Amino acid sequence: MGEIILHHYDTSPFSEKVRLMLGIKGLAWRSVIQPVIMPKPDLTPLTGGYRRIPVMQIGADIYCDSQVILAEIERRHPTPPVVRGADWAVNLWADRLWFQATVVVIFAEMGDAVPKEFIADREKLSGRPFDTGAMKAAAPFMRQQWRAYAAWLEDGLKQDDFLGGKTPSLADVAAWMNVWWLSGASPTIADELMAGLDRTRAWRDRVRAIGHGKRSDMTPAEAVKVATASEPTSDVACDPGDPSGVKKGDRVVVQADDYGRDPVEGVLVGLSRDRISLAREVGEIDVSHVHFPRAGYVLAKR
Ligand SMILES: N[C@@H](CCC(=O)N[C@@H](CS)C(=O)NCC(=O)O)C(=O)O
Repeated sequence: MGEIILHHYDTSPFSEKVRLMLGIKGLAWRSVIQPVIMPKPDLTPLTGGYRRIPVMQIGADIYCDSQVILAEIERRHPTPPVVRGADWAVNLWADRLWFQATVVVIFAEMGDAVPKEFIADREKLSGRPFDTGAMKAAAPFMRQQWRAYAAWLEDGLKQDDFLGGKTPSLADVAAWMNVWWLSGASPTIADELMAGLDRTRAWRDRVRAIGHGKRSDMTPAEAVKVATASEPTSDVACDPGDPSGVKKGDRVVVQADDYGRDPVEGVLVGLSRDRISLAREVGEIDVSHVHFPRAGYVLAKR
């Protein structure tokens, strides 16, 4: 009980942010491998429909999206401190703008090698065509963007070993996802785009050396059992003055504002500037609390 359970898969870049965070904090955690495409029968019953990866589970508390996952790890394990200054804004830039450039650069290169089932799944996820031909056409521009973003790291590393100073910060974690993914999927292009960015390449080695903490496997069925046998323990409160007008006890729907917009319904139990928490009752799981970040999610009354 109380263990950190990470629902992820090894090739998932957003999960890599969380794995690195667990490494920086030196934490032990349980790894539950979920499918890369739908269906995810051992995940969506826990989340209430949210299908994206990663999802963190601690007992009957379910954290959807790397943003709220990283925030919760920082809250429960404040040492060493990782979140600094305007880090959350850097995190959203790396998650959206930089990530979209990385997607185009990688899938343009893979072209016809991308499996059909994967393409069909991602078209459903995004509601748009997954067109590797169009990505090929956009790749020269996106490669330039990618390098321009990496050059910001180079500038940010002038004084210290990490973007956050002498020790890694959330800015390092956020940027790492893109450098890690491209370096693994397409090492030649990564080398090309980081040519002359020597501090960034040295930083890549330093970050890689941090590792992922202490990982041990758990089956998806075991994770569901943990949720069934637990009560939510999160300490949540609703800000009565929240400008949305949504109040504790309201029946609400939460959905992502970008892709993977599957709606999750529940009763509002927590609302703050940066977090939405719902109570849900599903089948054998009496009550779970499902947590989402505020930025990037739409909250509405049912
Ligand atoms: N904003 C989300 C984005 C997560 C995301 O896009 N994850 C990818 C995998 S890295 C995903 O869920 N892809 C579809 C899937 O795996 O089903 C987060 O920060 O966690």
